[in-house]
Amino acid sequence: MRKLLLIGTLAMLLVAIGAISSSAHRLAGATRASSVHQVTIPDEDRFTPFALTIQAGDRVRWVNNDSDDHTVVSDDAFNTAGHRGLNHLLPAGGSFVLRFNHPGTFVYYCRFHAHLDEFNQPVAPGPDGGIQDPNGNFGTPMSGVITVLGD
Ligand SMILES: [Cu+2]
Repeated sequence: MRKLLLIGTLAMLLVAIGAISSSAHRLAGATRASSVHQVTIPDEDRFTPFALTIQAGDRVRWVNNDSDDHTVVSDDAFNTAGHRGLNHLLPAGGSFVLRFNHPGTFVYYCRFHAHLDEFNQPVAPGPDGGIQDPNGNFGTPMSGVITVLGD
């Protein structure tokens, strides 16, 4: 009789430990460690990757591997992910990090190598700047977009 009671108690203890450990796993999932993503400026006027999807709480590091200075400027007509009014100079060889805490979209461009048109879309420098190819195309604007997902 006493032996049966002991086995019963042990079984209940094991069930309780299982419940605690599975709820600890759920908690760990809810408080996921934040990641750092990287946007690189290679040895030319563009951000790569152009589009990046991250989770709220993550950080983005911009790294300028070009020999020219560039900028990261927020396009506030479209931004819903915070950092409105950002206008950051990124010198050659420099880097900087932003943390995105709010879900939304962050559209940005380099004001040296793109400008906003009348619809607030980043466009290539055009006839007053930039390099025209043999087809008359002034190239793509130096711009990018970060999508910040919520929970
Ligand atoms: Cu630039």
